[in-house]
Amino acid sequence: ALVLKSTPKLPPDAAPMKLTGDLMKDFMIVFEGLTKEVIADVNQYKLPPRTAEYMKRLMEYNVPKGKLARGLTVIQAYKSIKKADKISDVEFRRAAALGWTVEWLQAQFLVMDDIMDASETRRGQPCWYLLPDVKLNAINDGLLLECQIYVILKKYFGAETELYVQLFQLIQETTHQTALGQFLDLTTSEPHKVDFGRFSLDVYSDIVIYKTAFYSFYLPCALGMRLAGVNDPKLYDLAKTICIEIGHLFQVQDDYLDCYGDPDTIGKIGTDIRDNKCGWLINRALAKCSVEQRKELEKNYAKGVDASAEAKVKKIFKDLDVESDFRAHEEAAYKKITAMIAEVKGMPSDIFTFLLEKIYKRKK
Ligand code: GPP
Ligand code: MG
Ligand code: MG
Ligand code: MG
Repeated sequence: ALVLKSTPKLPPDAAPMKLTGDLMKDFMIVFEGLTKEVIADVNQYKLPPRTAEYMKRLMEYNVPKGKLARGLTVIQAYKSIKKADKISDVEFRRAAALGWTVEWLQAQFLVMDDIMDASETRRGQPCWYLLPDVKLNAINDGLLLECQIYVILKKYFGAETELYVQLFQLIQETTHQTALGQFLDLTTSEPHKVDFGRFSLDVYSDIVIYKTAFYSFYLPCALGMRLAGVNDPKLYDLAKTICIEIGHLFQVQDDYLDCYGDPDTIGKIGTDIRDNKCGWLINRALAKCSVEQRKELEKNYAKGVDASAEAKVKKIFKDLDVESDFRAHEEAAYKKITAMIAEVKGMPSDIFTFLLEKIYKRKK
């Protein structure tokens, strides 16, 4: 059998809530419940009241403001494995709580990533670390967001030892992989020292599989599969292979949008050129530019907030038409992943189709 049978339960003191049957509304209702539960957990320590107030503000500013794709994927993966369009309220609340742990993880990563990338905006609002009363306390806030993941996980799944350990290990290993990817992202180039000799599409692949694909695609799929009781390691390997391909495409799109996306739509101002990133566009440009264009790129890449330098790099991207290369790459990757999904055996494949369709030609 694909899945094991057990009767799902909620923790006895789970916040009471009334679900509506609307996926997005209900997912947000679960968020409200989880923030209350995290606050209750903080309150056991009898700290000054501003502690709970700040935690509430931290969570509300940083956790539920994105597309929520990663969190919803956990629910989708669970339903896909169960071959169930409708699940009980208890099952929904468990899957949604688990989904929110991925959104919490994402919030932690974004709070920290924005400091490291010196970003200005995120999800249409100022980056958390730029708020006058936050600044570099945001580092500790990232840690707090991470700790809250495990408060939720323990509360909802702590009583089911085997499942709890599996979920815990998945989140823990994925966090490690992401931090390793972030390390590669940050250290492939030295700040302000342009050395294109260190860039390549192979170097790029390592960076993006680790910094993005594992936590954004494999983690939510695998959590949904664990929650549904899938035990066959081969199926996790299969999911990983496909999710890595999808995640790679997703980060290529992120790099494209960093340069060509509309900040009002993507909710953030691009920083890859000024930050000396080994991104997809610069790698494509380097592969096809002339000697003169390469010199011009060397002169203007990684110049911080110097808008004219950034504009010169963008002009060369335009002259080289890397935008067309991006379109072609997106088509080819889409075809390749579709073919991989068609080969899936031993589990329903609709979760992968769902993910691929969700990101294909995305504008944000
Ligand atoms: C995306 O990189 C990767 C992350 C946000 C993971 C960060 C990992 C940490 C361990 C902090 P990005 O910088 O291209 O994302 P964005 O464009 O959204 O800033
Ligand atoms: Mg980054
Ligand atoms: Mg960033
Ligand atoms: Mg980016």
